[in-house]
Amino acid sequence: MADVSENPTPKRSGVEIVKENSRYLRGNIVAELNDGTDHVSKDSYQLLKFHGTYQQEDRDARKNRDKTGLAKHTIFMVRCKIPGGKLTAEQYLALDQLAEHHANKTLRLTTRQGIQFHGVLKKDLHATIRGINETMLTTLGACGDVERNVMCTAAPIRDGLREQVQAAADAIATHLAPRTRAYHEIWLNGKQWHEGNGASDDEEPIYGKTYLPRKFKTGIVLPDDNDVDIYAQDLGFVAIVEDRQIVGYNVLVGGGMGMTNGNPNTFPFLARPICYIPAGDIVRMAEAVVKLFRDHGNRADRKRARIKYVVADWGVPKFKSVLETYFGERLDDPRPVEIRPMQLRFGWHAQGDGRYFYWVSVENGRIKDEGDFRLRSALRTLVQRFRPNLRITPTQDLILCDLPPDARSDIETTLRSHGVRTPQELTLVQKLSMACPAIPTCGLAISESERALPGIIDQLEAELQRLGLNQEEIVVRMTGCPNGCARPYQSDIGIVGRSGDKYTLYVGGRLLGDRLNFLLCDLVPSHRIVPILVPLLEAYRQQRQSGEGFGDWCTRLGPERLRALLPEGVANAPHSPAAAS
Ligand code: SRM
Ligand code: SF4
Repeated sequence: MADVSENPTPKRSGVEIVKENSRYLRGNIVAELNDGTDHVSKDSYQLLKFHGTYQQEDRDARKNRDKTGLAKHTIFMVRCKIPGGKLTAEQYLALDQLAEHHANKTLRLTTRQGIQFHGVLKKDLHATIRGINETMLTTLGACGDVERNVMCTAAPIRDGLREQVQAAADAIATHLAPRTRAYHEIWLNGKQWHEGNGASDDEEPIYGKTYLPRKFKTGIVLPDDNDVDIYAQDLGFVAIVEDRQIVGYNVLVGGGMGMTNGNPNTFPFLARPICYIPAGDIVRMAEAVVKLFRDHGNRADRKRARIKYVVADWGVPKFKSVLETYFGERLDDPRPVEIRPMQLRFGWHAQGDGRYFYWVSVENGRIKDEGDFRLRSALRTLVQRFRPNLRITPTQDLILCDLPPDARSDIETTLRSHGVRTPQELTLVQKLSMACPAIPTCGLAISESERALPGIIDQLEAELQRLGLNQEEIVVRMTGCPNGCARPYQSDIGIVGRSGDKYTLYVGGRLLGDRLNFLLCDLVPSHRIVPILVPLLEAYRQQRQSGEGFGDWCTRLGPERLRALLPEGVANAPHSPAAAS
């Protein structure tokens, strides 16, 4: 086992000081919530993340502000942490009403099986967060330098295995939830903390006063259904199944997508297999990895503060050896296991217990009513009628579960009468695509994403149809900046905001998510994206080998041969995140 006495990073970033002085995430939040303004200070902005909310600016209104000189329009995003994306009908209906009364009347399903509210005003933050807690959900730790929402395989097949991974996700989420009472004081019971009334070091036995160096994300999958993108997780557990029982898990560490333009020390990275553990040790292992990260993550430079950089810098043998000291035992090598892509189960399917589920494809996770498209009303009607349990998928979709055998036609009629296309009426490329929110809410967005992808998909659908490629599983993911919130660096086609209306195009990933894509060309205006891809798709159609996906074909050809197929004058750039894989 390795010596862990080496000194962790001595320098500390400003956020570390804010955390340390915050008295377990209290800071000045209460006073600032009541100060009559529409915003909070920089320190409270940092601390509020741990409570599940981000101060944002409405960036559409910002354009007006420049012209009129009006003050900026401050809004808040509130994120619910929902392990495995599992909700009851009552919870869904309550969230739908919170969106109506306190947010922008939309619900946003996230790429980590959570739900976000956008456009919440400061005066409504308390009622929103309290309302979420009244449904027995929480926002605590949905953001911030702690364990984030724990993901797990979503499809509600009653095979005994999925129930086990959900139970494991719940157990990890509970064990790694922040223990500070600040959340209850501020949002729930109103009692103030003061020196000497009991908040002490033992309130955060796992995290300590300064919590983690950065966010930390965990996912659990069954190997035949990698819907959670296990290779993108800081910590991934892959179930090892014998005789229809989960006997243990392979532990993968170090996945992450984010990178910063012009900073080659930052890069997307795929999680590496580290070891195997018996099933009963999953919570203990999660705690061990979190503690290792707590002590060895970079607390000086937040851009390099993820566990992927510990794995990349140390390599797997050293990482495993240090992990053994945290786990307290020697660790076995990972077991051989074949991980397969997510199973596509859109629409109506048997659960295996006499009941059915219906997987609704939600474009970019946005549940809204807009003109003739009234998805939010349709879902509310269906949830009120059938009282299903629900699952949010890692692909920003919603599954209505536990339905009676005769519900299908009612569901499809309701969707259609609300202007919502059923999954059979949508193309595969749309169902497999994802975009992050970006503008107007995300303060880090450089370019449009959620609002831009539908138009790009429309063009791509037409080309795929023309080329007879519409049944191919081509995954398109778009983000408004390189942070990678829709996991674009694992997809067949990744579109990443670069500068205003210009994007970097990546190709070469696939649905399985086990391979980073590579940079094809840079600074592409949005209207040129599909025309640039068309020659590649044409060549793919002619040259592909049997069963070869588009990303596989791109990888076989490599960047140079692909670039030779591009129209004249398309800008290339040397740096590719695949270099870090
Ligand atoms: Fe993310 C920051 C939205 C999943 C990597 N992410 C943000 C913020 C909070 C912007 C900010 O810091 O000011 C975005 C809020 C936008 C808005 O208006 O809502 C944001 N991230 C999202 C969501 C909503 C995207 C979506 O389309 O669903 C996802 C919420 C998940 C959840 O329920 O918890 C979301 N973010 C991800 C993922 C995917 C995943 O976890 O599987 C990633 C890539 C994996 C990873 O963590 O590396 C991701 N988000 C980032 C990063 C880059 C972090 C890094 O260390 O490289 C940032 C920037 C940051 O943290 O400073 C970020
Ligand atoms: Fe914002 Fe960038 Fe994440 Fe998109 S990828 S939500 S633009 S941080």
